[in-house]
Amino acid sequence: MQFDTEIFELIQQEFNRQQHGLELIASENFTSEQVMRAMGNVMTNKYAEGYPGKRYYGGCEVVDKSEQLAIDRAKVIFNVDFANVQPHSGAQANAAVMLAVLKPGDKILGLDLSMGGHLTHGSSVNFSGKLYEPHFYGVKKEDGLVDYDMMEEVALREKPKLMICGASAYSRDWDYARVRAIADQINALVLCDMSHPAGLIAKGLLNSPFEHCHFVTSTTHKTLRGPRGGIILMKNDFENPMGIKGPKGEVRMMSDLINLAVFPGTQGGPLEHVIAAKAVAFFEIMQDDFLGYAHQVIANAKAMENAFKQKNYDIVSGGTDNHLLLIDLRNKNISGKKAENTLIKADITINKNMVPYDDKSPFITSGIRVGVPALTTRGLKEDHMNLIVDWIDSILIDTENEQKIIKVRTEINEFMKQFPLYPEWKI
Ligand code: DSN
Repeated sequence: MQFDTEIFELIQQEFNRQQHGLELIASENFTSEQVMRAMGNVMTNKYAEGYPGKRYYGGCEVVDKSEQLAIDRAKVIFNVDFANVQPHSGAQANAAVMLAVLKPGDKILGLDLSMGGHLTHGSSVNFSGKLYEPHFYGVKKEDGLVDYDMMEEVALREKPKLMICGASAYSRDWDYARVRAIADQINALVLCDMSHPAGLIAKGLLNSPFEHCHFVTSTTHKTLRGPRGGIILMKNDFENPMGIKGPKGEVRMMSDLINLAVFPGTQGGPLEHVIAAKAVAFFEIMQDDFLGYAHQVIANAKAMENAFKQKNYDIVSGGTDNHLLLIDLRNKNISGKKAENTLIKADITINKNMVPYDDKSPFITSGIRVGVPALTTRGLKEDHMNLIVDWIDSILIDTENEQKIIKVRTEINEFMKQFPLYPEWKI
């Protein structure tokens, strides 16, 4: 068989890009070598529809053990009774929870996408906004914090069956007890999508959603630093409130309904190679040094907040409790799109992002989102955040200065040589 030089050349190019640049996309991270190795393995050859011990294919005795390890480790990390590790992504995890508890047309309530929410929390262009009737809460104009009064007001008026908390571009912690108290007034179920801060929650550095939210979903590739994928967790199993019965007339437990909603409800064969890599990531999270990593993420984000503030950048909500910052660039007279497109020329990767009450479209935006999980994995510390903000600022105040952009890019490429990516590897 001929070797596919084209694709492997592109993989090499992507490796070089990741190695040389400053990765500040808040939802990205660098897996460990062993997580990466676990993803590229023979388990990709195996069909295993079903769950450990109950599969539709023979030959699953080995993948049963690795999937069970992933489940058991996820349960230990988050101290929960139930884990489903099969969702291919966070979106698939959310789709499965909704399929399990909602009927088409049922009402859901989530944080507005333009205020920091996620597509799968009811956006009109997503299944969640097309199959269900979406309602939204936002953040307050005066301080950028989640408007729990508005959440309560909309919840009492619309009586959604499912309330969703969690965000993609929100730098503050959540009051999960308040969300649950609102939900209990209308007998709504609560889903927390903790995809962004999951690694910080795993180590107890942010409020835990588990006591208060019926379902918790997450991606595994952000602050959890695992392979690209999703999980669904429940602190406690419970009888489904919809009265759905099993084949013998027994009331179905929610764990059953969630499992059925993942497979066969929304997915076919699980990606057992990715599930093996999830298990490795969970093993790493159980080790003491992951606590050091999680602390460093928050310290780096705080250092970056201070550095941006010293240069008069307007941080939405006034700062950060977690791994990211949402920056409103309107006082700097530059759009998010222009900032993203200019910074990438200097090998600084961020994403343009709408800010609350934005007057620009999602394609232009008034803001940028920056996050530190990836650079923290590479070994950068608080002092480096000042240097990074200096580089970003020097470019944003002088976007047409191509010579300066080239100079900064050269400095960054040289700087990042101190923090090699997968140093043992020859790609
Ligand atoms: N696209 C992810 C993010 O960047 O936050 C969320 O799915």
